[in-house]
Amino acid sequence: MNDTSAIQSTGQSTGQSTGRAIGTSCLVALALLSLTLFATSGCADRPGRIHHPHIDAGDAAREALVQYDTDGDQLLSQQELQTCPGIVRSMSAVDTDGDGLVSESEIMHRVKFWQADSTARVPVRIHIFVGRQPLAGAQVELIPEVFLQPYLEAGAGTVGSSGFASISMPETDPAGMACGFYQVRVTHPSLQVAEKYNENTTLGLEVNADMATGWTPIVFQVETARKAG
Ligand SMILES: [Ca+2]
Ligand SMILES: [Ca+2]
Repeated sequence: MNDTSAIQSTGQSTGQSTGRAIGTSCLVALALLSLTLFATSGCADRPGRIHHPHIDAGDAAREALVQYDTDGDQLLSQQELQTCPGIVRSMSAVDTDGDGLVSESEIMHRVKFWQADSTARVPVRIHIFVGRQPLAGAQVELIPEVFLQPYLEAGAGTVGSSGFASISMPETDPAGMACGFYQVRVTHPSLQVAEKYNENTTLGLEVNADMATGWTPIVFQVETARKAG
């Protein structure tokens, strides 16, 4: 009995001292954690900082090849990129070796270029005109190109009387878009906008940090007809 109670007593005593030791180390760890959080919240991760959505550059670039490389030569020609107007419009920036073709590594580098910039949310203003007339009331959607859809959200806006729409992802503050390649789709509640500007759009856009500082308007010309009925 005595032996057992001695063991129990020792056990309790050891348990208590271990508990105290754990308690002390937890407090130290918490204090260190608080200091770390305080330090990071004071600079790199301050409240309100907007982060880029995570894009796996390698996976996205591989998926682009799967989607568009129809002849299997591991390069994307302008012809193969017809269904990817987001890249076509930025061809000169994406095609860094200037061979007129887009490689997997060129796409990967473009994604990394976006993500390396501190601007993670870009205000996007798109002007829609029919000839010289602004297409007021038109709905403009930015849909991520298919290989970026696992990572990016679509955005939308309505063209005002002066001809431009501010495009934003829904419920996002501040308003704007994440960097990426997008298709642009234009529709109108009372006018028929040609299919090549919506269902089978040829309009595309690369959203990047340069747009946040540049003042060059992004203008798209579309064709319309009266809706039947
Ligand atoms: Ca090819
Ligand atoms: Ca190239």
